[in-house]
Amino acid sequence: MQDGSSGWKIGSCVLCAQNCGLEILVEDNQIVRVKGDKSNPRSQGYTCRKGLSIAHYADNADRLRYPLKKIGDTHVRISWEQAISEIAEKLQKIKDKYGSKSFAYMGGGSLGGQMEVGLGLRLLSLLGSRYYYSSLAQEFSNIFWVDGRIAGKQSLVSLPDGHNADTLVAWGWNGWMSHQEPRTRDLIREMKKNPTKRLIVIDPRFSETAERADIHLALKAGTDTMLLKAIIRIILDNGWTDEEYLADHVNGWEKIAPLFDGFEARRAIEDVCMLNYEDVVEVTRLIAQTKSSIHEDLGIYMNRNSTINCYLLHILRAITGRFCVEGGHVFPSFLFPMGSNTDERNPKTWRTVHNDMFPVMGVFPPAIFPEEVLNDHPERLRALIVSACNPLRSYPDTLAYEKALAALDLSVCIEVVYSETARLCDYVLPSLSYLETYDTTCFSFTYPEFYFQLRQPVLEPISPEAKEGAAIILEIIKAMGFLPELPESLYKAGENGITAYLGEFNQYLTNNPDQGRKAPLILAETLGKALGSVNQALVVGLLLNSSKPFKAGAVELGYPADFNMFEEMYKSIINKPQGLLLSKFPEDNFSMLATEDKKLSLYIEELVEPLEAATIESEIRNLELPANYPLILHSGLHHETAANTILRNPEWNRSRRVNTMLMNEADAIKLGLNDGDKARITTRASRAEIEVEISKYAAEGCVYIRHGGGLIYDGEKIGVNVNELVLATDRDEMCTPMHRRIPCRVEGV
Ligand SMILES: Nc1nc2c(c(=O)[nH]1)N[C@H]1C(S)=C(S)[C@@H](COP(=O)(O)OP(=O)(O)OC[C@H]3O[C@@H](n4cnc5c(=O)[nH]c(N)nc54)[C@H](O)[C@@H]3O)O[C@H]1N2
Ligand SMILES: Nc1nc2c(c(=O)[nH]1)N[C@H]1C(S)=C(S)[C@@H](COP(=O)(O)OP(=O)(O)OC[C@H]3O[C@@H](n4cnc5c(=O)[nH]c(N)nc54)[C@H](O)[C@@H]3O)O[C@H]1N2
Ligand code: SF4
Ligand SMILES: [Mo]
Repeated sequence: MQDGSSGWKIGSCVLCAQNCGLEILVEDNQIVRVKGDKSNPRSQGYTCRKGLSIAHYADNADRLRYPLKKIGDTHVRISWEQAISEIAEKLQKIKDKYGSKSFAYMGGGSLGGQMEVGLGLRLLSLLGSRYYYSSLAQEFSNIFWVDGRIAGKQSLVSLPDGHNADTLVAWGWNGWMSHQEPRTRDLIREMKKNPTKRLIVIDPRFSETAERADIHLALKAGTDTMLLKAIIRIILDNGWTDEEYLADHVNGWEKIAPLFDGFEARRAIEDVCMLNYEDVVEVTRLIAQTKSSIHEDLGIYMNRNSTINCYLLHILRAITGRFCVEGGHVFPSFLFPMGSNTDERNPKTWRTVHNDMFPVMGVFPPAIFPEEVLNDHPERLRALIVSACNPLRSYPDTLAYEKALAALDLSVCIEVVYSETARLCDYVLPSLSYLETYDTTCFSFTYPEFYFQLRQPVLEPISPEAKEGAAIILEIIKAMGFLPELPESLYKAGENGITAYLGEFNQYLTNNPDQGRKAPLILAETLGKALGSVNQALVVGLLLNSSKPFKAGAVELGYPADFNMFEEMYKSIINKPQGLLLSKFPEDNFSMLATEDKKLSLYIEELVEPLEAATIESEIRNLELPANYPLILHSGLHHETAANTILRNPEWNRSRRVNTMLMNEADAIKLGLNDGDKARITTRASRAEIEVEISKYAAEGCVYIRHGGGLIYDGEKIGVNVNELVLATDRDEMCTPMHRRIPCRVEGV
């Protein structure tokens, strides 16, 4: 086991979902050197400049030291006892007066750890609420919803298997900057170097990824639906469908195929997408006739027509036989799923009281949160617990969020820093950082192998008062009286190992069958005390509750098939801080599907009409921008100089130009702007002044502001917060914000 003493430590990066392994040299509890960890089985030594800058996350001027309470306009220091007892009392009062629907829990989509989400959701459930909001529902709702229909269950998330593909299509994904595949830059370099492999980029701008591509289709922004329909038409015209695959693995294609009858592919490509027809035919051939994988990302997910575009992409995969196959698109293995199955057709699925909005994969969309607070419904939201999330910079419409937070009866923020969200909350509770705790994520993203890493602390707590996030939530649960008195023997049992503990635990549950629902909490409390970490105990709980294929795969790798499995696994996990192969799922990826016959269920009734309605004529009409907002703001570029809102100290970018708006030279000339000039950008939400950076990476007609600007570091606001320029109402039918298409105008000042 690792501790926080000096020397080289094994950890991992918490700044994006790749969680690359890091070797970290610690001296006097400070990070002095960082390098990629070659022993990490997923990242194999890979890092980017963010990971190498992790010291700025570990310690900075904004780190929280002790609990805070808002009195008037300022936060004052209070004790943990006072914080927890006051929060518990207020939660109880709100429940008694207004009922269960008053509560929301927000966060946990975070990139470093997710163990505390489990407890956050338990607390919410004990309060009687299901209103869980997270970042996942401002990026992935559309694709998760479509995945859910096609795979039979929302918690099955499909992903590209880029490393095994011969043709990789980056569709609205700027991998060179944003990663989103293990070792992305290595992958892109390999595509470039290997003559048998090809990288195709479909992106309106010459992105850093397009710069390295074999083919770049610079389509007109927002015309992806037309391109997708055209590609499918071309496949049908050329007889490039995989008939055998369709017969063996797909239901419902015959009902969808007629939707493409008579679609004028050439006209769509040339007149709407503004592309060369022959280029698109070549790209279509490569998709249909080579081992291809399409990686789409925020250029699709946060853009117009997101749901039908996700649907068209899956149709394209299905008819070319690229779903559930190596080097195509797979359903990765998992220990715990990213979310739950909350099909909105089930009348039991909760909806919000104001918007009547449903969750996708158990998550409600952040774009509607302000409206769910700011209304006069008797059961409106009144209390928020937010953790590992910074809605005041990450969620659309900062102004609406400011009003919503002010209108709450109670707001609690669990954070490592005094974030923009923490600044507005009634109580701020200091969490240990992901470098000071044991923690894990659900981002293994491999198939059929399942890799697992339980990160271990590499630093001693910066603040002796900070606590593990999950432990903080458990304190609130206990203070509310949700846990029964537990026998001393259960606390003691864990000291003799996991097997001994689980024996005692089962005995307790047999004797107290009414406590079954609280089993995970009882385990977190008692085993957590023995192990000195709630998160570690939760991992044991996850192993215990893992799926049949997970356990079968583990046995195949040599773990005992009986009750001793969990102790053995726990020991291997602790002995391998860099992560390890823990299980192997069946080779046949179709076996993951939750449909009855293990086939892809391609027909989605609700999407037929919108798919039909998207014609060349309607798209030409709908693509028009309002006369007073002739440009498109790409609100939030995931650039290498940004790390969501996590790296706060501007030092980490040193002399790099960061707080600028990228603009194409042609647009700048039209507007009489020079590089370095101050410009005013106006949207329907607000306006801001920002420095212009003329860039070859900007498409004509579009301007780009980085995600994660406008942080208040050490009391000083740095850069423009792009979410002030976005209206919360600028969203689609899944309530996903239209961050990739905010109409705007730009003027010199
Ligand atoms: N360095 C860095 N890396 C990060 C992050 C970070 O903050 N910094 N954040 C991480 C997170 S949480 C996420 S979700 C990912 C996001 O990763 P990406 O999705 O790769 O990020 P974006 O910068 O949104 O890139 C989207 C691309 O879509 C293109 N696009 C815009 N409009 C259209 C369109 O109409 N059609 C098409 N086809 N393309 C379009 C844009 O030009 C852009 O190149 O990045 C992750 N990685
Ligand atoms: N306009 C616009 N907005 C966007 C985007 C965009 O492209 N444009 N991108 C969106 C995307 S894709 C995403 S994923 C979201 C991300 O938005 P968020 O979910 O807010 O995630 P982060 O900014 O990564 O981190 C949130 C907070 O977690 C805190 N944190 C770090 N470590 C710990 C810890 O150990 N414990 C606790 N309790 N807290 C910790 C950090 O200090 C930070 O304040 O932003 C979204 N917002
Ligand atoms: S790609 Fe970069 S930011 Fe993402 S986990 Fe790896 S080192 Fe960290
Ligand atoms: Mo994200």
